[in-house]
Amino acid sequence: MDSFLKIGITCYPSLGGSGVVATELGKLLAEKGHEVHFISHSVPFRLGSFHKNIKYHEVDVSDYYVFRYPPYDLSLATKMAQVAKAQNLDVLHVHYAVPHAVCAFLAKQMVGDKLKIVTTLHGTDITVLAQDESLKDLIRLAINESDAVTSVSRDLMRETREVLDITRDIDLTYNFVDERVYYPRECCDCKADFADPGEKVLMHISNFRPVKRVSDVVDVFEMVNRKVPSKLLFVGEGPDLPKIQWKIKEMGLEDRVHFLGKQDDIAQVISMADILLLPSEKESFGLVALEAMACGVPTVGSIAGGIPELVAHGETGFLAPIGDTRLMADYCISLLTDDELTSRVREACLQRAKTEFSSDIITAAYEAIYYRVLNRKLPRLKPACG
Ligand code: GMT
Repeated sequence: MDSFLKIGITCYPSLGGSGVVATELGKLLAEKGHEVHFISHSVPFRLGSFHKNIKYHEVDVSDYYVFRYPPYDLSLATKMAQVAKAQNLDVLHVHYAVPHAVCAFLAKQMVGDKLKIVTTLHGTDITVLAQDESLKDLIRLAINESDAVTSVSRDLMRETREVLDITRDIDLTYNFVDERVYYPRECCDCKADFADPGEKVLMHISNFRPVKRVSDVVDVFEMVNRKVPSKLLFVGEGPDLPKIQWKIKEMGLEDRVHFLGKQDDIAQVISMADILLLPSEKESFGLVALEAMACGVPTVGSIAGGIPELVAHGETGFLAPIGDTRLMADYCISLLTDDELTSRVREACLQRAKTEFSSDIITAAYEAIYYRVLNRKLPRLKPACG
């Protein structure tokens, strides 16, 4: 029997950390020799260049006139089943419970038990959507019917059990970064475009949703800038952006803040920062803090969700209670004014990203889960980035 697998992957292709993780995982699995089939409504935005082991299958949604809302979920489930049959998929790995795990459950009814379903829970699929009575029972069903379920942090695993009253096994598979992309980049020239010599750079990267508490970023920055001349760079867009722009104007900080919009080359952008700010209300993991860590940039943020599992307080960054902007600002000031502390924390960031969240370790963990649900012996496989 061929030791390589045929793996279907479904994720949100155009936004968010879950889509990034799913796409990067697919690329690494393909490099290792597996055949990877992305099934989605558009090409995942991080897919990049051609690889012979990666194929993309587009979901067509029926727009028949009787539908008030075209049923994407049903079309996705049907496409999953079609691809699984035509390509003889071993595993369908779905990222984010709604609707992907539910669609995979339906696909399995069409294909049969031979198709194994792996569901990865990423965050608001549990912390927000599973609290919604109109979805709760459906999410519980999809999780219980998956052949394996993974969670990106222990905290998310705990919340899944609590909110959905689930007792089944859940595997812990942290997020990872591709170390060939995320490393400290040379950035003197681009940093000079935003900050004067001697000024520090604080950065926030997100989708500007209320859970990110972007307003706290501005408050922290205002207190830091009073003590340490700094610039604040915002990366990303989202619903709270206009409110934040208004707040900055009100506070008279316009000449100290830059909005970079959405950016593709996050490693290059993050490398300009001295500190990443992540004061979220909810954060199952905080992929952006890992991306920063791998570039040697510490995070100052909140004790929320899985952030403390990623950011080792006092070693690779500093964490304060949600909303405690004064304490976050004090941590930033300590970091920005103590060269010895800065270099120790930076070194710890690089080390921790490599040892705890390396793509080799996490990709191998997912492979082990695939072989386990298939009841096949794990073959010797080369490392992902080897
Ligand atoms: O749950 C979301 O907010 C969406 C999701 C996404 O697609 O970006 O983000 C979650 O998944 C990421 C990847 O696993 C995590 O790093 C983020 O922490 C998590 N977001 C939240 O929990 C708010």
